[in-house]
Amino acid sequence: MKQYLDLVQTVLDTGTWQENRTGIRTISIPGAMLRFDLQKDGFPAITTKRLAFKSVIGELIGFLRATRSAADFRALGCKVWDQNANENTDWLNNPYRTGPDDLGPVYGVQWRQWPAYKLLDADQQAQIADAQKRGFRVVSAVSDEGKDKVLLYKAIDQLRDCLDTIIKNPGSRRILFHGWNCADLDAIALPACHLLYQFIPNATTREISLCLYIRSNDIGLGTPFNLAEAAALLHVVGRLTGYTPKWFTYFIGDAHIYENHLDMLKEQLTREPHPAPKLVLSDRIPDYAVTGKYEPEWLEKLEPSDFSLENYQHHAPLTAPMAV
Ligand code: UFP
Repeated sequence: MKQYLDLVQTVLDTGTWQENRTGIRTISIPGAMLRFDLQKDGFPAITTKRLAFKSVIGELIGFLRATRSAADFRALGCKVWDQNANENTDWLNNPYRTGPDDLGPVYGVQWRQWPAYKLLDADQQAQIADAQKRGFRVVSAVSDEGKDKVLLYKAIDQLRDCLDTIIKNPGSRRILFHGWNCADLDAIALPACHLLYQFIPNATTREISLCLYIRSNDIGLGTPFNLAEAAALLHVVGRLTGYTPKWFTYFIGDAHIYENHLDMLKEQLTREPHPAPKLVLSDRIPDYAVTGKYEPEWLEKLEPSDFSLENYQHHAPLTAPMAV
């Protein structure tokens, strides 16, 4: 994880101080990239402090189950959503918030149940039939500006669609899922930060790579968490589709360090990174390369105990407050 320390140093050397909605200033750079060879470099867990691995995995499992409640995340061992659910005044006053712990349709809902609507002309029978064949169901007949229309709805499982395509058409360059749903931005506790995941399988080498785009990243607390979570997801996707994880490329839009994280990061710059650990997935998760049986329903069946880190050496834990 020398790359992480290099990023911290680059932000400190070349960044500019900026104000933002949280009231805590950041030193920021516009655009950064980290790239890991997961086979050579191991699992990208931070070693210059302790990674909250249980929390990372709890959040990932919550996303895979389309969770929208901080209580569900807590039950999975992840407390990072509590403040966003229950302490951010904008969200507390938002009419879409259904009650304590509600987060709205955050990440996992978009990943697994992206709400998709079609408003079709009532006389376009072929279009309506085609949409129904693809799983849309007619919600109602409506009149829109004097024209007869039909409203159809489908919850799109983007992640499952990615796995299906990796199996059926690995040469596709369209295997991605998106967390940024413009139509829902007014109705969620936090608009997606890690928002675009693209899987790139190689059918010849049977390796799979991931490119992830994060629009805004808190380098002190967010980056170590987001790196580990996405790498773990790539391992799961590889296991269920029969591919070995290879490249993980991590693009950041606004890369920033909060002023009250400076001590934590400067301390980490004095620490020598340890060798990276290995991520071990439990044998219970079927390996498509071994079984030849495609079982995507495991995306919902995973439990926190299915993930462990082997040979994880790290320096003493460090903490800092999260900006909400
Ligand atoms: N943030 C991350 N990673 C995440 C996440 C949030 O770094 O996975 F959900 C940070 C980035 C930023 C803040 O500091 O949370 C979100 O604020 P904003 O929406 O203003 O970018």
